[in-house]
Amino acid sequence: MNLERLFEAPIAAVATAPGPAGVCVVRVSGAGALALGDRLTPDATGKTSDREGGTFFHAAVLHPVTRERIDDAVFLVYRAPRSYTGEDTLEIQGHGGSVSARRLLEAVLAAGARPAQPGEFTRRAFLNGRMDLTQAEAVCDLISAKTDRAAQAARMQLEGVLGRSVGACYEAMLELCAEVEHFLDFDEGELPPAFMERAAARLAAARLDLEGLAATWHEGKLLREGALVVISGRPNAGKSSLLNALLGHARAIVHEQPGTTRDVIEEFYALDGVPLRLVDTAGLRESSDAVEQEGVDRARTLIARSDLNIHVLDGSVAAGHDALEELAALPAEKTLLVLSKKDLPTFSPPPVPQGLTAVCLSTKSGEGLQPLRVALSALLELHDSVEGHAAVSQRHVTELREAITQAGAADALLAGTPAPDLALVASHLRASAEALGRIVGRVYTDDLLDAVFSRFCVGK
Ligand SMILES: Nc1nc2c(ncn2[C@@H]2O[C@H](COP(=O)(O)OP(=O)(O)OP(=O)(O)O)[C@@H](O)[C@H]2O)c(=O)[nH]1
Ligand SMILES: [Mg+2]
Repeated sequence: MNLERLFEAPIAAVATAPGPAGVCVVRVSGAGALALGDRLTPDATGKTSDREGGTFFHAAVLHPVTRERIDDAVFLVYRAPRSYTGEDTLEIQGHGGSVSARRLLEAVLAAGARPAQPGEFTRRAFLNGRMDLTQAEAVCDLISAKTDRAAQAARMQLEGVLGRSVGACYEAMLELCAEVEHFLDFDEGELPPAFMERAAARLAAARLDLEGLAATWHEGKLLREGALVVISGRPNAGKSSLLNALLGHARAIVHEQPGTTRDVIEEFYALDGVPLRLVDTAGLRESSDAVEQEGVDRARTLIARSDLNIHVLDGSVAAGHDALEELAALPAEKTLLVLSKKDLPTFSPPPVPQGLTAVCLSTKSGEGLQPLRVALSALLELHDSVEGHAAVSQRHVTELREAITQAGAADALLAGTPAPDLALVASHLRASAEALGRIVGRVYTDDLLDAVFSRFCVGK
């Protein structure tokens, strides 16, 4: 996006969710935002553009062209730089409801604003130095958080926890790079004593910090995207009963007839504050029924894509040769074996293959459900708390890995004999610093910002 265009007119959007509500908020930001208030409230006592920041007033809103009375609203006045975006901002609180919000926005656009793009308010906040890029991303994460824990991790990032850690690494790397560049034209004998060793030690410490941050990616991915957990197994094993038992209501049809579930049933489920996409599937068997076979094919595709597969085996009937072979072939690292129908007198499950985590349970009595949750949590490697750190995203980890690789290349050169080409060392250090700079937004391109802010909703 062209940066000059970005700032030419105030931007406006409805900041509240659509639908019936007490209040709707239309937000206007940019040079001229307050003068726009003058055009909307010709009957108000005093002009909006004369008001101080941090004040509010109540006025009738008139359409600037048709003069039709649109609404009665409360106007909040913010003056640059003391606003979310760092620009003059007007927040108009009108009556809620989709129609009311649309009419208010139309009047604001007629008064001279242009519609905001997704994330454009936050993009301006970033460009005006109100927050670093990790904080801007955290705003989006916080809005889309599905559990308390995901919201808590986003809030930590919004407070700047991640930005400060990465920012410190960025500065350390730049400083080291500048020092190495300073000695580029020196002969080896002219360098300060133990120069290479000290540089290598500083680099090793920085790499350790970066690796620590990169290690939070797994948790970050789970919190942002949720884990895909697929319940699979033979027909009639008790898969849909298990889905219902975990959810606490009869979401899927349960029936004694094998082949009851044919489609994929996906539900949201929070496990220890981590959002899961819990999916019930068609019982795995070869079927001459084309619809059922399609369900089975979909189930297999989902199992392959899953973060974790809960494989349900009916423990109340003797497992045949095929079922035992299937058990032996399950990948232990991403499978949780459930031996179902423990309440039945015929319950006599087969031996569990070594390395596989298994839980015996009954959805009728509820026995085994809590151990199942604990086992799920362990297999997904969920830790108790995110307090104290923010978990990095896919974008962050890609840049962190680049920074680590480049720092590693510099380190290897410093350790080598004969003495390394310092220009080459410096170029690796600079590349490492730039990757870190891209995480916090100290180094950025419009393409990078477009990619980050396109994930946002309009109005934030
Ligand atoms: N006694 C007992 N019966 C169970 C239990 N879990 C499931 N059942 C019964 O087993 C039968 C099949 O249950 P479902 O949950 O529909 O099994 P499913 O694996 O989803 O079956 P398909 O969708 O046909 O593949 C039903 O009659 C359930 O009532 C259990 O823990 N104990
Ligand atoms: Mg079913």
